Amino acid sequence: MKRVFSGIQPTGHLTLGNYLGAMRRWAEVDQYRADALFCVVDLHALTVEHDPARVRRLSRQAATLLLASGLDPERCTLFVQSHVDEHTRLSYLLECVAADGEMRRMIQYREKSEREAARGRSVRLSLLTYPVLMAADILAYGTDEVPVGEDQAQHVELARNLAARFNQRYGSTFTVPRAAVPKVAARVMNLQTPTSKMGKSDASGLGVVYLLDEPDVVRKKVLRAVTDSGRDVVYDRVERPGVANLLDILAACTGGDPEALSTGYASYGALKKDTAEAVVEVLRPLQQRHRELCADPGAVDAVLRAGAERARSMARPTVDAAYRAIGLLPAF
Ligand code: AQP
Repeated sequence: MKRVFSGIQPTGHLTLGNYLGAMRRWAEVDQYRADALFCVVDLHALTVEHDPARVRRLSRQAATLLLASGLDPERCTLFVQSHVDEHTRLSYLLECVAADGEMRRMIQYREKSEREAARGRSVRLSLLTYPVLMAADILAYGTDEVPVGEDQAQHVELARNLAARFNQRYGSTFTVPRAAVPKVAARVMNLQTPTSKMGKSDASGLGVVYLLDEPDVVRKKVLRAVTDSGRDVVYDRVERPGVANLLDILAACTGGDPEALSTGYASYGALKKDTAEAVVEVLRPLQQRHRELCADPGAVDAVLRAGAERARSMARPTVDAAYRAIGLLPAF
């Protein structure tokens, strides 16, 4: 059976982009077809300026939302990254095979370091090395596939390169993973600036649908989405990014094809209305289940405890093998 690993950062409230681009597929497909691990990658949330209490709160919320989205702890392993020391143990070894230049070329590093600098904050060294920790997250489990949105594909490519380089230098130790990017909703865009990704760290949040937004808030955000200067509804990601984004979202929510859907609309208004209702309907069961889970936080803790134990026992043999292969004296 294939091994699948993926993670989500508690850097903000989870968004429709996280759900359509990643979480939904984890719950509906991956946990049934593979030996799957899903992780709240809380150490990654420390790579930019953070509030400790908020990260803790968001980590719990992310785990609860993952369960609410349909992850079944009987079918997959759900855990928090910082509960499994093997990730940081392995990350250091991978830093010893990664090159400074390749880290500086990472698009997300360039974007996020500029954003931190623009906000007058210093850029943390961990922001530069974060893709190495992500590679460790993936490689520790002998992962074959990493289901991610398009924005993470470059980081998975780095994990592939580091695995292959380590294996070549020190002997076959890691499985070389590959990214699995979805066909629809691989990159859900911000409703206000449809040329940028819908991300959870957006400053205003007006163009971002959060998974816990009330139905009326969702409707308001979608109805106010920025569209393009034309009037007819056509699917063109380059010339009409706003309309294309709405069609992508509608298609992802209803299981249709964005281009085919475009022919059914004569106005932007009707498209927005249907898209808003489709999003509300997709979020309804998830929000209901989230409310139920919040009433029993002990149950979520128990899932995370069992998940961390299972993850630890899965990661340890590979990480120990990497320690031996790279030349470290085993502990007595
Ligand atoms: N807009 C998106 N469209 C499609 N997929 C997306 N993902 C994130 N945003 C979109 C996918 O969700 C998974 C978890 O994402 P993450 O937590 O690693 O990254 P993020 O949500 O982009 O969080 P950041 O980096 O904390 O937020 P920003 O960018 O706002 O600073 C991944 O599989 C990701 O591809």
